[in-house]
Amino acid sequence: MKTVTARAPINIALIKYWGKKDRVEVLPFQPSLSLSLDIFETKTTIKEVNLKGFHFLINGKEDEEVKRKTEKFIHLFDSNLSLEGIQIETNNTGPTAAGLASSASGFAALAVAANHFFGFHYNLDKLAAITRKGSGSAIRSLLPEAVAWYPEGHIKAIEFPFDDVVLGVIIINDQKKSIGSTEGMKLSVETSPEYQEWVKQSFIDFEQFQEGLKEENFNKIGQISEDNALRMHHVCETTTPSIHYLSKKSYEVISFIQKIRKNKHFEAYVTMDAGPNVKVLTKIKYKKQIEEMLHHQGIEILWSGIDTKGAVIIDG
Ligand code: 2P0
Repeated sequence: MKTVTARAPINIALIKYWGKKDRVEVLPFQPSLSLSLDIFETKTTIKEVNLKGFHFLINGKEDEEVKRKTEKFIHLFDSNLSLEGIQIETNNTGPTAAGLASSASGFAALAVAANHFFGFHYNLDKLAAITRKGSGSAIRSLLPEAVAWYPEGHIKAIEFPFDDVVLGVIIINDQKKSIGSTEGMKLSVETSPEYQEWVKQSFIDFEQFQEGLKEENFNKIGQISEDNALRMHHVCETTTPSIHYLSKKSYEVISFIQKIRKNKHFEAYVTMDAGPNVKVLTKIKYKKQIEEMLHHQGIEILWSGIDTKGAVIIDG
C-alpha cells in the first residue's frame, strides 16, 4: 500500500509578514525574510489504509477541527480529490514548552507530502501558491536556511553566510490568550495609522538586510531584525482595538538583551512574533553566558540551529 512521509521545519521571520494585500490568494503587503530552524519539525505521513472514509491523527490523537482544515487544504490541489481509504498522520517533534506554532511546518509538510502522494509533482512556485493558503508563513517553511517571501507571492532561497548563528527562544508564560495573527493583521491593515509607514519601511529593511548578508555583517542584520520586530509590535499596539502580544515580562527580557549588547558587547538581538516569547538572534560563542545570566533570573532559553533540509520527502 502506498505511503509517503514528508518533513518540514518551522521558521522565524527576521523581517516580518504582517498584513495581506490579497486575503484570498494570501499575498503579503511586504516582503518577509525568515530562518528555517532545526529545533522543531513536523513529520506527515499520507497512506492508503484498509478502512472506509478519511482518517486523521495529529500527535497520535484525533482532532475534528484540524482534520477539517487538512481536508480543505488537500482540496486546494484538486477539489475533486477523494480521501476515501486515506489516512494522514502528522506529528510535531520539538519542545512543546517553546510555544512555537506548528502551523508553518504543518502546512509545509502536508503540502510536500500531498504533492508527491497524489502525483501532482507541482514545481516550487505552484506548491508555494497552495501552501500559503494554508498559512501565509508556511510558505517559508518549504525551503531550508534563509528564505525570502515576496509580495508577488513567490519564495526564494537566500544565501546565509554565517555558520555560527543560533536562535534562542526565551519562554515567557505570563500572557493571556491574545488575538490570532490572521485576525490581528487584518485589523492592523484596516486601523493602524502606522500601517503605510510599516510597509514602506519593511521594503527598506528587506533590502538592507540582504546587503548585510552580502557584507557578512552580523550586527547589521541583527539590528535590522530587532528594529523590524519592534516596529511590527508598534503597529499592533496602534491597531484598534489595540493588540498587545508582548507582556511586561517580554519587555523586561528585551531590555536585558539590549543591555548586555550595550554593556558587554554581546552580538545579540531580539525578535518577537504573535505571542509573548522573545527570540534571541546571536552566535554560538555567547550561548552559554546568555543562558547562565537568564537562568540566574529564573528564565529558561531553548536554542535552535538553522535547518538545512527544508520541506522534503523522507520516505515513499
Ligand atoms: C511572520 N507572523 O512573518 C509573522 C510575524 C506572526 C508575526 O506570519 O493568516 O499564521 O495564516 O497567513 O502565517 C503568522 O501569520 O497568518 C506570521 P496567515 P500566519 O512570521
